Amino acid sequence: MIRVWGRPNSINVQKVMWTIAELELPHERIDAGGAFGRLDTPEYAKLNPNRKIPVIEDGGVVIWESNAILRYLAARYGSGGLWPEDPTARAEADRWMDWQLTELAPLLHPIFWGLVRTPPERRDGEAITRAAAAIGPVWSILDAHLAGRSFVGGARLTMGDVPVGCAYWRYRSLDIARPSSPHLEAWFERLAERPGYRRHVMLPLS
Ligand SMILES: N[C@@H](CCC(=O)N[C@@H](CS)C(=O)NCC(=O)O)C(=O)O
Repeated sequence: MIRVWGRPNSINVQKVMWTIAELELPHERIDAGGAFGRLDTPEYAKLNPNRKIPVIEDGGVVIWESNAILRYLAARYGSGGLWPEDPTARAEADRWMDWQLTELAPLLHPIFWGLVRTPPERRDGEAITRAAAAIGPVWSILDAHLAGRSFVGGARLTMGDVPVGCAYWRYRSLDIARPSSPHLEAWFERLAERPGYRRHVMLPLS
């Protein structure tokens, strides 16, 4: 039984829950973070000294950092599926996980927090506008990559789809201008056919 620590409206928890759903793994999830608190306790610091969610416990194994959790789950339980066996195929999927953290997240974060988690009177409108203008061309890189591919790593869903798939739901739900992205939209429709994506990711933003 895998134990997941984290609240369901965290993008990084959503990555883990969708992956667990794809792998059909027995699990329990404990609400933590945000209004649920729990991160300040000495017990939680032992699980994750960063005092962040998500964390998973799998037997005696404790892992934090969402994309590291995804790689662990995919390698341990999804070999040949979410975890491509071939090193080249794996790198082609894997790079989009780092891309989500390094290229997308720094732009998505101020837009999401500004528009969803900050009251209108306290919003930094300029920062939101700047990030919203900058993020479209970044998504266009993945849009171009997806031309002629069903998923980011090729014909099948892999772990590489998970972080960008979670980020894309947020991006397309935000009230901002977006460039036309037909390949991203076609890929999104394929993700939306998956029960785990619908259940854990396609939630109202909060
Ligand atoms: N790079 C980390 C980021 C973890 C992170 O920032 N988690 C946020 C939620 S998405 C958190 O713990 N926030 C504090 C809280 O929820 O109280 C990861 O990918 O796991």
